Amino acid sequence: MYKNKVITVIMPCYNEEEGLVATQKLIPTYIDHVVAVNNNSIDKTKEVAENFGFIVVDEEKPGYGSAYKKGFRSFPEDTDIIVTCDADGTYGMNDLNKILDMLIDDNYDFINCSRFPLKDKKSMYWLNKVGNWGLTAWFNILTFRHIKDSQTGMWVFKMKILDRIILKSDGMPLSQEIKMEAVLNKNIKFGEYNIEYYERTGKTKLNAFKDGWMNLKHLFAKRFKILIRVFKKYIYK
Ligand SMILES: Nc1nc2c(ncn2[C@@H]2O[C@H](COP(=O)(O)OP(=O)(O)OP(=O)(O)O)[C@@H](O)[C@H]2O)c(=O)[nH]1
Ligand SMILES: [Mg+2]
Repeated sequence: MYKNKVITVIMPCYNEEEGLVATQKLIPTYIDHVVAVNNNSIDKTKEVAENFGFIVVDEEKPGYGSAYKKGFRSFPEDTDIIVTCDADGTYGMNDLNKILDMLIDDNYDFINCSRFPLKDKKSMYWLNKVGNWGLTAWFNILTFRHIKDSQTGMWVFKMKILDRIILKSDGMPLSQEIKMEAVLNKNIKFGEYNIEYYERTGKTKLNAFKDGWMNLKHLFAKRFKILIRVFKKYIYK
């Protein structure tokens, strides 16, 4: 518990037996629940997560987005605030208390945990830096906003906002999709906080070119869908 709020970490896991060990060390003691969403891992992901006392939820449909959508339907009912992260020991949580203060005391609904500016320049491969920069530039052009990291996998948000957003992607684009939904919703107070980012433990699941291209196409498609939704709401009002 933190300031009387129940905090739940949700993370997608695909063959992360090593990554989970690194991640567990980063999770603060005041976290109430940790949900690990496992997609047919063929290593010891499930056993490692269970040994740490995490709630393991299985999702047969592969993909980062499928895993999150399952996680968002499966967290404990008493949850007030959700924290997401990769199961690879990359996302620093030393400042999570400050981020939670923003939600609890300053009434933010969604905090995007930006990895940029990188505190440790070596923590990200140069190609990923370029890809992140380009995708975030497009995100900002399409939304008329100025966020620093459209691709970070760490978001801290009030559980109740899940009723106000629509998430469709089964793959990596879910990360930018949730931010676009949040940033363009006038009933969601969106903020950003610069977190620590560490080098990955375990093998990457990201294919920089394939996923980068998929994400770019998704950005345009998602923006268009939100425009249509707003337009329909306006017309049928
Ligand atoms: N459940 C599930 N998790 C997945 C799947 N693909 C990736 N993940 C998880 O999603 C998170 C993000 O994947 P990463 O490989 O870390 O991708 P990334 O962060 O863009 O790339 P890195 O910089 O190499 O960490 C990790 O916790 C993965 O285990 C999947 O198909 N199913
Ligand atoms: Mg990662």
